[in-house]
Amino acid sequence: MTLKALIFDVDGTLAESEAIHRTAFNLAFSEFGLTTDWDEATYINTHLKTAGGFERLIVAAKSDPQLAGVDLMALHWRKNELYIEMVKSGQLAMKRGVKRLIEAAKAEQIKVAVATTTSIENVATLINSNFSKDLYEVVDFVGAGDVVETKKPSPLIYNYVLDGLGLKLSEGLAIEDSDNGILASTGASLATLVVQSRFSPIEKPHVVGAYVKDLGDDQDRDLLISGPPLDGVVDLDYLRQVHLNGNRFSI
Ligand code: XBP
Ligand code: MG
Repeated sequence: MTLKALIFDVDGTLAESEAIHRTAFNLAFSEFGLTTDWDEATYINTHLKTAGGFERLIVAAKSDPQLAGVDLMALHWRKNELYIEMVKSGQLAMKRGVKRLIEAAKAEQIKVAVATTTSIENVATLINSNFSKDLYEVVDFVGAGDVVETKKPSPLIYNYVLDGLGLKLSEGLAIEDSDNGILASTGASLATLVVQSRFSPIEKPHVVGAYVKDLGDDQDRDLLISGPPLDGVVDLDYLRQVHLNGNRFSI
């Protein structure tokens, strides 16, 4: 089966964006007159276990009486305005190797898509600020936010993206970073390459196509954690091999 689409997750995969999401949450809390402040360790170990910023607030409000007393939708809206301001000001770069792979895929007529729990506005801002191009000049299709009934770890967003691309699940390869993301992509039976992210240590067992420290740039070596042998950076040849093999490696 030929590889016809790369489907990138956003937070933790295209960019290490969670530091900026956390800052934006904390700024929004303060603007709303709350003393709630999410420190990095608690954000990683507790709050990020819930995919989706709004859903994260709902869960947090169960044990934070201050949050329980405010309009969470308005709070989340403001958090994303602040996030977008920070991304527009150039504070968020793409992770190593992402631009290289996107450009290589486009040169070989492999579709590039996005499957994320964050909003399409957040994705568009990240792409604009890093490529100086409009979203759909860089990617062919986006599945974002509330377009499906249930967010990751549900596989629905991946089914939605493959439908949108007009492709079969067996023709795509997902690139993910987190337990919730991997559950979504492998739950949709998509071959999955996992990249490490500081904000999403893998805690659950998974069977994936490969697990790497990052996609790599230039002459990088020793990127492989688990998967088919990798000599150098993650390139299209390697992704084709991962796609062909399918998910076989326990992590
Ligand atoms: C990871 C997430 C996101 C962000 C917050 O998404 O859980 O929800 O932390 O974004 P991804 P919003 O699927 O890209 O890894 O506040 O916009 O929901
Ligand atoms: Mg992610």
